[in-house]
Amino acid sequence: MGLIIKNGNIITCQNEFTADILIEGEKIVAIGKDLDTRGHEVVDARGKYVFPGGVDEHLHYNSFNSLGYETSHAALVGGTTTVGDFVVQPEGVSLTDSIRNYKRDYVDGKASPDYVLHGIVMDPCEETIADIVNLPSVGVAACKLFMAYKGMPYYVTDEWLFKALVESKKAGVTIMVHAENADVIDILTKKLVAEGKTEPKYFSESRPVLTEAEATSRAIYMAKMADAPLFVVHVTNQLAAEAIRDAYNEGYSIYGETCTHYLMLNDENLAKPNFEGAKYVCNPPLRPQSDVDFMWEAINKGWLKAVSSDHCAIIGGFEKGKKKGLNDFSKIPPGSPGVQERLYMMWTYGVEEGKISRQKFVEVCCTNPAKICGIYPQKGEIAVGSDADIVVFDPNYRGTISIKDSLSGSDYCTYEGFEQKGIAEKVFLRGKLVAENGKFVGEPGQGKQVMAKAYAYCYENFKEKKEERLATNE
Ligand code: DUC
Ligand code: ZN
Ligand code: ZN
Repeated sequence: MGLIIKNGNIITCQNEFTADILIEGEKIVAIGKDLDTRGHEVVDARGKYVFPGGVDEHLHYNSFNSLGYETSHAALVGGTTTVGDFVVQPEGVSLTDSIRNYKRDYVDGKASPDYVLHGIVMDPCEETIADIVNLPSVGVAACKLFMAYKGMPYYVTDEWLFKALVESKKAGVTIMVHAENADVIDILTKKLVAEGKTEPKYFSESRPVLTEAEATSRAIYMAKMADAPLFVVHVTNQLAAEAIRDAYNEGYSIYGETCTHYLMLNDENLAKPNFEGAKYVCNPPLRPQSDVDFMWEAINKGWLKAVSSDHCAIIGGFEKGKKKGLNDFSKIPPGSPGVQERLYMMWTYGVEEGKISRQKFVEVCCTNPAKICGIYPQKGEIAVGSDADIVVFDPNYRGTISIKDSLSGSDYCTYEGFEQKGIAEKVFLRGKLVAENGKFVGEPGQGKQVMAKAYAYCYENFKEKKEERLATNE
């Protein structure tokens, strides 16, 4: 016996049509009009939208002071069925061993959604760089490097970034970069703190737009010199997004994402009274409204390819986590929860407000993230053969985001008080109902690792683009 989701308005990134979906086991096996329901369980989706389970390509569990997979059912109630988690590399441990150890110690038996793992270079050295090519053997096709954080062991100089880019191309691993100028941030932060400017509202002054724009441009030049693709994570502003757009238009395989908070919030949040601004401290910082507006344009025009949550629910939340920086903004642990609200914010403030189409919503929240992670078309698509990760979405629901409905494990919601139009009425993960109207109904630990394939989205047409570029420049 299978399951038929009947008469839903199916949204993909290219199309919208009314049809039935037949699921057998964990897969979609047929899509069509008036499928024979005999012998199958039927879910009536008339009047509802049906789209692929969300794929959040960038979030953090168990790292950067964040809570772990015991809170990962929050993703499912928000309609996200696959999360892309960054695995920190302990000093002296290889990237590939870090992945194996992390999966065994922190994820197996604990993850509620499916997950794809990415590496992070945290111990930059020749051995680490040489191990990048082995990442696909443990199901990992992307690896992040930090240009920010001077003085931290994971801070990478241009030398390590360049070497990583050169190495990555040998095995089709996508280098992801956190692009902020570490030296300038270090100087500005120390100056502000020395002047007694220690409140959260000074945080964005310590990491101005130009620190991100410069590092983004530098990373792009590195990728050009290494002749390798590049993916810039958490892009916040017009200058950085334009650098990515322009390099792509010149024929280079340079891509980027933004995050929900850079579309929904601006730097005025950092000035909220009673230290509340600390809730919005994340790296890079929130930006002025003009950049927020540009981020919408950038995703709409395809200059940035995806929207992740960069969910990072700090242990202790606001009271016991963020307040560690009560007397010094530079001690506020950066990051905020957001995996549960990502799709709702994108639907309510993107689709419902006419900023993006329903197709674009699916493209940037489901399909492109799966492609970027190297897990498409298993994930991020409604198609025969894909995993039956499906959201039945009731667009008529009206509500308000509130900590009382949050499963993030934090004591605050980043989007508290925002409107929520629509709800994931039913969420299926590999054919199993796992969430219903804001409630988790699955089993903790049901999540499986999705093995990423190398040469993912950022490598598509890499050779062709290069040939075209060279031909044009002749
Ligand atoms: N970058 C992230 O993407 N997340 C948490 C911390 C950071 O610097
Ligand atoms: Zn980062
Ligand atoms: Zn992040």
